[in-house]
Parts: sequence; structure tokens; C-alpha cells
Amino acid sequence: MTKYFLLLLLASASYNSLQGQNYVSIDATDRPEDIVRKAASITPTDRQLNWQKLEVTGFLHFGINTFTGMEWGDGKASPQLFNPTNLDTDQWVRIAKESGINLLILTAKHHDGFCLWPTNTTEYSIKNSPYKAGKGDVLKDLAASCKKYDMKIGVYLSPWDRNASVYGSEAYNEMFRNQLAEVLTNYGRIDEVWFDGANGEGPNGKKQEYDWASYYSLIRKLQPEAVIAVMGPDVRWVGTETGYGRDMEWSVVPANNLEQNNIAAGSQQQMNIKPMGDMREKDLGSRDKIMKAKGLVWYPAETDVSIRPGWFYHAHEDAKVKSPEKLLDIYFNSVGKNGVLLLNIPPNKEGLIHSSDEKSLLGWKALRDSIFSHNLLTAKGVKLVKSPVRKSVKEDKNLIWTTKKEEQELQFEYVFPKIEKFNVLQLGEFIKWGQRVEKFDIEIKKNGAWESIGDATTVGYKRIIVLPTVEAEAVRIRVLESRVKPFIDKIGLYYYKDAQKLAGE
Ligand code: FUL
Repeated sequence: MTKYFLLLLLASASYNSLQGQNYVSIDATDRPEDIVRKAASITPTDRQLNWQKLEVTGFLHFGINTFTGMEWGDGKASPQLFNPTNLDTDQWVRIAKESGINLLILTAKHHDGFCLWPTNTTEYSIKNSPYKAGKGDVLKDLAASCKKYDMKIGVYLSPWDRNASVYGSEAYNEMFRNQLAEVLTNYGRIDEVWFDGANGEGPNGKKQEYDWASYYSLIRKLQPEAVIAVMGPDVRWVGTETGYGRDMEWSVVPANNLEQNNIAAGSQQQMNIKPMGDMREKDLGSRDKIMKAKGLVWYPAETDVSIRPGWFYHAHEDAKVKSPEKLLDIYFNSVGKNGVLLLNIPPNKEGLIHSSDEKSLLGWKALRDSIFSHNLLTAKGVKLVKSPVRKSVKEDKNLIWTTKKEEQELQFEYVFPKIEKFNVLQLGEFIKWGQRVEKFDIEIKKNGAWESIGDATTVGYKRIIVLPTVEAEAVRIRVLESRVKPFIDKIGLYYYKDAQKLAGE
């Protein structure tokens, strides 16, 4: 075997060995091209991949605040105040399902510490409320409704607890683990655990040293498929609560605390510690950023926003529910920017989703259906005259497009049988094999001449860009820059007749 061949073999072996691994450390000897190859080669864990495919998820902020009108309760409101008159979790899940939401996260405990399930860890819970004479359990009802409607379920458990007397001491870690154990044991399968980083104690407030590692290992033990979000290792907060993600959104980001002992302690050789660093910057994962990293991790973005100004229900916000067009714009800028949307829909004092929210949600779903049901690129008579290499992925029954050689431009050229009008482009990468596209553009042919109408940087799981409304006889979509080689699995071109209604952030 020649030395050259052996080197090639080694290079491809190390490249392949990263498949199924969501972190990699950077060695001092790595050259820039090695770092790029490593970034291209790390992939989501199964739980991260399954979560990403949900695309649209829902948040249910409900609790004692619903009855006091607060956003952040101080933990002193009487449990007697919690008394929904008509609580119907079937209604929540039915509306979510009809809106295309695929997972619902309940605020089982918000910062005030009030628990929506009859916990053994504190008296501050639904069991001391008049609701169902203390026999109610909102998490149980929601879990049953989710099962009925085939909806995934998640729990939000606020680490910051303004009611617990032990908050600020080691005993709180024990209490919090017990709360986790209750919600993760008694309600069937849980698909997401959401830890909030918020804490308003201020400089003179109580300080809690959270034992995150023990929380994570408990979750992995009790619900191994669940992603741990925000203050957790699997899913990162996008960095704003507007619903508008980044133009350049990398799921592969530097993690400078990839300490070998921590990694070894991680389950299944997957990243099991929360990567550190400010995740709110504009650029998290460009070549510039990864060159300075000590390690790289697959850490995708979740974009949370409320359908109303507040997170909890307030009657005075009934006229301020986001319109279907606003929600569509948010969808384009969250799911369409390589994120998962987490849209909050707060039930009211009755324990129901208000009709204004329902109307908006259903209107939003109808808009998405009408736009995306008609892909101009797969319409009758359209010819794909220039096509990248097609590759079939057996285990996924999927067909993807790629290039023959590394670093090559990937190009699609479609010719329409008649002039077509469009203004929305959708692309997607086969992220099971990593995120790679760094730059793409779109050109149209009009009266025989080509002109560029838009470009962008990252694609990731899904990228949607709204273009100027154009009419064209042919269209060209090109991946101009990529890490190693791209794997494209979604391509579509659509027309939205009210694109001028997309007001932006
Ligand atoms: C924030 C919290 O402080 C808000 O009340 C809300 O729960 C939001 C989703 O996260 O950090």
C-alpha cells in the first residue's frame, strides 16, 4: 500500500468516525482545513435530530400567575387563587394539533414555585387549591390529552424557585431532583425538559449553586429520549424572545469547555454538559469562530416567542394576539432559519385557549398549507436541466443531492413550461450528515437573460427566504460555498400572494 493511499484511508476513516457524534475537540496541530472538516462532520444525536424534525412546538404558560395577572409571581400568592372553572386540556391539544404544533411544553412550575401537579416536595401546589377540591393534576390531564391526539409533551420546570424555603442551599438540589423525578416518572414519555436561565434575585438575593450535572444524569436515566433545552446540553436558546432568529444560524458552534473528563462522564459518548459562552451573539459558528474554538458541538437553536405580549394570559391582551401573517413571518424567521419554533399559547383563567388565539393559530396554519402545498419545482412540465449528483440514503428512504468532488459548486437549474410567479424559496440540508452550506444564491431567467434575485449564508435543517415577487422562465439555485461538500434534501419554490404583509421584526 502506498503511503499516499494509506493517508487517504486514514483521512476518510477519521471523517466517517464523527458520524453520530455531536462533539469533537480541536487539537493544537489541526490545520484550518482540518477544523473545517471536523465542523462539517459532527452530527446531531438521535434525540436532537428527532427534535429538529418537529419544527413547530408549543409552550403553555399556565399557573398561579394566570390568576394574579403577574408575569413573575413572588411565590407568596395563595394556592386558593388557582381555580380554573372550565379547564379542558383536550381543547389545548386539539387546537395545537390543528395548528400543526407537534409538541407541547407545560410550565409545570414557574419561578413562583407553584406546582401544577400534586407534588410531594412542597405544599405550594395544586393539591392545596380549590380546583377539583385539591385532587386536580394538570400535567396528568395534559399527558392524557397528548396521548389521545398523538402529541409529544415536554415539561418546563423553573430552577429559580421563589417559594421554596430551601432555595439557596444544597437541600434545594435534592428537592429539585425529586420534582424532576416525579414529573419524569409518573406521566409516561416526556420528550423535552426546559430549564430556564432566568433569575431575578439581584445582588442581595439568594444564590443557588445548581447541580446541573446531577439533573442531567437523572433526566438521561428516566427519559433518555428527551432533549434538555436552554440551560441544558441538547438545545440552545436562540438568544431573543421575538421569534426572529439569525440570518446565519449554525447548529455547529464552538464549545470551549469540552473537557475530556466531562465528556467521558457523558452518556453514550455524547455531549452531556452545557456548552458555555454567550449564545446571543450575531455570529456563533462562522469559519472565523470555529478557528478559535477548543472544541465543536452540535447545539441547535430553539426560537421561543409568545402569541401575546406576555407569557401568561392577561384579558387586557386579547386584542393583541399576533395575526396569522405575523405568525407566518415568525415561522419564516424561526423554522426557516434553521431553528425550532416554540410558540407560547397561554390558557386563560377558565383553563381554555381564548378564541382570538385559536382563530389566529388556525389562520396561520391555513396560510402555511396554502403556500407550501404548491411547489413550483415539482409541478407538471418543469424540467430540471442541470442537476447535482443524486444519492439515495437507504436508512432514511431519502434522496439527496450532493457534488461529485469536494469544494465544488452545486447547481440546480429548472425550466418552467410557462412564465411562473414566485417569491419564497425553501432549502434544506440532510443534517443527519451535518450542516455544511455557507453560501447560496438564486438567479432567474427573464427574456433570455439571467439575473440574481437573492443570496444568503446558512441553510441547515430548513431555510426559507422571501424574495421579491418575480416572474421568470427559468430559475437557478446554487450552493456557492460549503464545508467539504453539501447534502441537500429539500428544495422548493412557492408563491405567497400577500408577501407585502410580512412586516418583519
Ligand atoms: C423567561 C421567563 O422569565 C419567562 O417568564 C418565560 O417563562 C420565558 C419563556 O422564559 O426566561
